[in-house]
Amino acid sequence: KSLVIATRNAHKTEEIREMLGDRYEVKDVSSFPDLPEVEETGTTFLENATLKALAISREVGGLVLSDDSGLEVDALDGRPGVWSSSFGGEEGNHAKNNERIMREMSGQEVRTARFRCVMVLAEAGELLAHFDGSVEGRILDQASGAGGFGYDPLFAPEGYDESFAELGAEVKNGMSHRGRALANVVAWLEG
Ligand code: ITT
Repeated sequence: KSLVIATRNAHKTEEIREMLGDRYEVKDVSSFPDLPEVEETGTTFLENATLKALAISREVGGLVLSDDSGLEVDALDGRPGVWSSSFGGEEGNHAKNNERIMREMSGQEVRTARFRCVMVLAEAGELLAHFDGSVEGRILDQASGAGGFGYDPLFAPEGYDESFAELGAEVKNGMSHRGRALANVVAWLEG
């Protein structure tokens, strides 16, 4: 079976590919040169995931899966949330995003946070279903670790003192927002 991931974030594709293993052939939009840039005008993960899945599935055949995700920090009233990828002021600049989190969280005692992921499955411009996953944790004082991407160096999942970036792909994928959403996708596809 094959699956096109409606993302320009290679880290998402890599994690999804690793989690699905040999069961699916996983491609993303980088395999299709002329696809439109999808504007994420929604205010929820579900809206943005829906926009991405529909736009790409109108252009490519077969099953298309989108992933809209982000970090919700309780002390920041749920920010950055759907604005996670440009929180530091520059789209996709993870170093700036992390600096802003550290700045806004400096001296803050309430450090609880979660990652959320909403996935939407579409085919031929039609929605099939949507799925979600989340993982609770807390924001560390200092970024640490070289694995993962994005906010991983600052996020320790519940039950651990290390960040997702320190824990490595296997541990992260086994409990992450993306891993949990994807398990629901697989159950739906194969159930
Ligand atoms: P696409 O829209 O092309 O899929 P994107 O990176 O812009 O790529 P989003 O709009 O869903 O995707 O933004 C997700 C942001 O949330 C991402 O850039 C990271 O900053 C953060 N994020 C999501 N999942 C994460 C994870 O597993 N680890 C760390 N940060 C994550």
